[in-house]
Amino acid sequence: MEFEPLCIHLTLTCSATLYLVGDSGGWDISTDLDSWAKDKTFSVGDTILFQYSRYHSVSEVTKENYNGCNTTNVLDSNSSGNTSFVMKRPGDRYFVCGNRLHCLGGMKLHVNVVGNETASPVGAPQAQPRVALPPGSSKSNNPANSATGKGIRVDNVVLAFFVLLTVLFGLM
Ligand SMILES: [Cu+2]
Repeated sequence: MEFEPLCIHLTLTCSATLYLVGDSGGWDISTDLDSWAKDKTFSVGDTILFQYSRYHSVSEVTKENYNGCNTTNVLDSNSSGNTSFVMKRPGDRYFVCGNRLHCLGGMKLHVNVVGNETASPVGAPQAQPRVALPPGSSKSNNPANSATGKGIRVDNVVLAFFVLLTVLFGLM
């Protein structure tokens, strides 16, 4: 059972996703960014990467400035062509192209970030079983223990590996 916190940590780390904004279309005026974002669930720890030509830039702005495509008062801005943002906490984040006309043409992105322990409103019921039971839980006869079963199997593999190492080094 002492491996359980480690497993939870690994689960959260391994589930972090890197999203390339607009996929192959990239951060561009011709990319349908609304459609790109629509079927995605962004979680804390995920990274979104903007890749774009020198005619564009990316600025993080407030909701009001996002709605009005106000590109003069920004929270953060970059024009390197390769800009990433880590989703550090739940909530809404708003990005626009620094060229106001591009923003007005639809080159803007709203990302809703959900917390790892919060149920997301749509599209991620399959992510919930990955949240392990709290360590030290005494509900050993909980019927919903498929996740626990996986954890125990991984623990056994890890233990077997260490046993094997111990044996190997013991023989040397
Ligand atoms: Cu642009």
